[in-house]
Amino acid sequence: MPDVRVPSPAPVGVTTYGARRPLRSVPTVEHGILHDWHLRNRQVTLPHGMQMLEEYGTLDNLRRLTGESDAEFRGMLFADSDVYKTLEAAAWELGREEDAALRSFFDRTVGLIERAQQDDGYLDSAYLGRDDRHPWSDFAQGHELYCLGHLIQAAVGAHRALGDDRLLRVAERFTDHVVARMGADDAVEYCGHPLIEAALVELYRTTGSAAALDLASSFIRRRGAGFLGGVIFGAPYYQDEQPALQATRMRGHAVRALYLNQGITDLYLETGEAETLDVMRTQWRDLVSHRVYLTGGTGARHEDEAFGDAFELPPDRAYAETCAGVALFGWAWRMYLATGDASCMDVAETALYNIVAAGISAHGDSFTYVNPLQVRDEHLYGGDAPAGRRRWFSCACCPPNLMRTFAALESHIGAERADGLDIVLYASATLHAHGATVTIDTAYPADGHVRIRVDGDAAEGCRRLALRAPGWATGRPLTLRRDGAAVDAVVEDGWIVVDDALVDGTVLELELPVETDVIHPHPRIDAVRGTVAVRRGPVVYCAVGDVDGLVVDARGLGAGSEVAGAADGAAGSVSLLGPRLTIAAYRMPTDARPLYSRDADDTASEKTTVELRPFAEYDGGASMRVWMPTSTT
Ligand code: FUB
Ligand code: ZN
Repeated sequence: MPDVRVPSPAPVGVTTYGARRPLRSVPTVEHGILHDWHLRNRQVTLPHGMQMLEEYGTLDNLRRLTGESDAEFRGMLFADSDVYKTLEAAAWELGREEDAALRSFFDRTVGLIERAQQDDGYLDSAYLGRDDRHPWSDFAQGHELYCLGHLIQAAVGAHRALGDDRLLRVAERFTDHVVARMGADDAVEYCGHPLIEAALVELYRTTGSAAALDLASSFIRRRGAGFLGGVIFGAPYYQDEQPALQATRMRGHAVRALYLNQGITDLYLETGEAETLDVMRTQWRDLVSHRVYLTGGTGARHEDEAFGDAFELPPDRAYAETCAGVALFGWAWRMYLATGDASCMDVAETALYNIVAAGISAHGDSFTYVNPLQVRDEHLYGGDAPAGRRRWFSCACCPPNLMRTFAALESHIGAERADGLDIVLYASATLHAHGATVTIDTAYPADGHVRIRVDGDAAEGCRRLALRAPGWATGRPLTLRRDGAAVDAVVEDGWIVVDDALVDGTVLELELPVETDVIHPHPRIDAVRGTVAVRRGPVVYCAVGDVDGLVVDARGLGAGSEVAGAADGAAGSVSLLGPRLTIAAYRMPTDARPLYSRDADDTASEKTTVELRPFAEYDGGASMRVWMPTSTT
């Protein structure tokens, strides 16, 4: 029988709150787009993942430690983390609703992990029982602390969602082992792949373990000593070339950098140390001004899955790993919690509806690893841009990362604050804040109508409702009605604040101007100069099908306004993300001219119409581009 304690009063979510945080998350019950994604997750993706963990030998790796399998270790060094991520997702899903198959997987796998743990607390199937590898012998690439991080996050999920502390006990014992081995003031170790830092802060939030918080702080403060060495891609790859709390740029491996920043921001949320937030703000500005794709993708370089130079954002060579999208979503959420800055949730929203949504097929059982913004007709898959989604990967970090992200999305819709509630993602949901129940109804992002109903009174002094005014709507009128009457929707610092809103019976109706926009890139992004993209609300679109030589007529495009020729729904169905669009275009007669010539000839001929669909719905099998060249001739 699982040891069941009453779940802590901490809110459900990947991130909770600390003593000095300005905001905190609140649990929600959802329906609408997030509900559909939840259903897909529990009905298709998780069962598929459970099957893949068997097929790829990932569970057998752990069974080998208990004598239940004699198979050789298979997979990447961090294979155990695939199991932990899947368990975390299962925990959040089971917390919402029971499911016999999921419950059986969860219980069996937790039991396996309990049995596999060593007497001294250590647990990692990539190292145990092997003659060729030894625990703690390779901090740069070893991933043991990374795996512990995912174990902790699964354990915290099981504790919060289910009140089941079996995994928590395993995670605490492993953490105790690590504290004993590397917790001393003069210890030097830290992990080549961050994640443990944020996880330890979560452990502290859950158990109150000061040792866990101290260890998170130590891992962050030690980083930059060059301890990891310049293995393979050099110290910046590991964010190890300078002290973590002095770095001003986003650099190196994108997932590592973003997870590290989740940990630093989490540390700030618990300790309130200004220096940690300052460095996060600086790196945040660097990210949003120089190094993020329109889709919320990050990582311009394939070789080391890393950030490139400022403005180095090639669409065709974009790496933009799915995990980096997940990691950015999580860091953006934490930055919002830390700063109250609405624009952080603009970034989270962009990542969610584009790069994260793109990571998985509509059906839910195939995945992308990299997410370029352009795929040519003749593109040969060379491990960089898949010609379609895949059922699983030998390096399977992305699929279960999506599972745990979709499973916990409900915790990112709003945040309770001392004087009321913020709503930061528009999705149908029910939130509970200060004693009031707030029900949101919307088909956003496909449609901009948002209806908010309040039942019950919030406590006195806690009745302010702050609605995020999406950054993509800047300059467009937003309309708001309160109990049927129009009220001023004044946007200040990205928020529309409605005083005394959290009182019984209040009904607010917000109209977000979800329309097609033409987006122009910063002129210093050389790779896409002279092109435009189409976005509808937060959803980035791509042109699909025979689009290599596509040119759109710049004369037909208003100054940042509507796409000429684009008509909502013209080309077919409306998905949860938005309708298919069409755009009038021309094709360049590319074969008619030499590769290089003295003529600046951009003559376009052959008028055509091209379909635009949400970037996340591109499924391979045809050429695709987000950025479309423009012509005035
Ligand atoms: O190293 C663990 C994961 O594998 C990284 O986060 C991904 O980029 C992939 O390389
Ligand atoms: Zn990944």
